Amino acid sequence: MVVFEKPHALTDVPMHYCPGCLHGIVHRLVAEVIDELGIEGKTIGIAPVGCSVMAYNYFNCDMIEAAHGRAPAVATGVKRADPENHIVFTYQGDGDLASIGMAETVHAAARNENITVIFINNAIYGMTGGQMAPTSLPGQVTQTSPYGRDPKLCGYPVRVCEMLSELEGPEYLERVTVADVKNVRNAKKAIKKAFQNQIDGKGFSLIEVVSTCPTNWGMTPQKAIDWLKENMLAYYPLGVYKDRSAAKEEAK
Ligand SMILES: Cc1ncc(C[n+]2csc(CCOP(=O)(O)OP(=O)(O)O)c2C)c(N)n1
Repeated sequence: MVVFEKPHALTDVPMHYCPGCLHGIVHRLVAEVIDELGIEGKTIGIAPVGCSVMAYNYFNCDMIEAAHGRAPAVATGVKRADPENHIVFTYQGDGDLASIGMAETVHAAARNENITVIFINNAIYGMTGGQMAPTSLPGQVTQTSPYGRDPKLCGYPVRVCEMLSELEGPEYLERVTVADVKNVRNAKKAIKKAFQNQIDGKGFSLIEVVSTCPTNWGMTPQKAIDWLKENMLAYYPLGVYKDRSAAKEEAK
């Protein structure tokens, strides 16, 4: 009896991620959803610049590598080129999506582009060695804030879901985490809904996954999970920030 299988939408190669990195879990959830929805043949993923830059090696579907932060713009073009036959997702870190790519994120959401955005918020630039991100917490020590992020000097962290929820455009915004089993299950539900929304033509869905970076946070994987729960979730509360279809149903 088969009790465990790799999703077909994941390639059979070892991933390069650091021990304790949560990118692998989110890759798996996205792949499970692609399998369950039977969309592997029509799915096109857009990889970012960041630790998941090589996501094109891990997903079995077609993948495109975008310039840093430009994944939503590339996704827009790919989706609009053949809206009936392309299911398009972007997979982006917080440096990619909320710093250099903020404009693309905001305008794709404002246009309600019919794409699915998977946003991994680990409060740091992982790939380049742990510099401060727009999402680094006040007081967080990083390579470029060695005394802790000082909001007077560096401003306050950006809460992407809250900010986008003020726009008329987006269909669905939810913040989840994969820090424990219950939350992994919930994250999968949210990711599945974000893909289903696209299939149903509902528009822009963004799932923010609150994540860790044990290597650049300078912590063991377990300590990083504890730090996420104690610090990240206080600043980035989990939940649905916008669900236009559900709101319409309720209003009926
Ligand atoms: C135009 C450009 N500017 C800056 C960089 C350097 N750079 C590479 S990855 C990255 C940030 C990655 O952080 P994030 O998006 O949070 O992803 P993570 O690596 O943490 O998964 C930066 C600034 C680049 N490659 N290209």
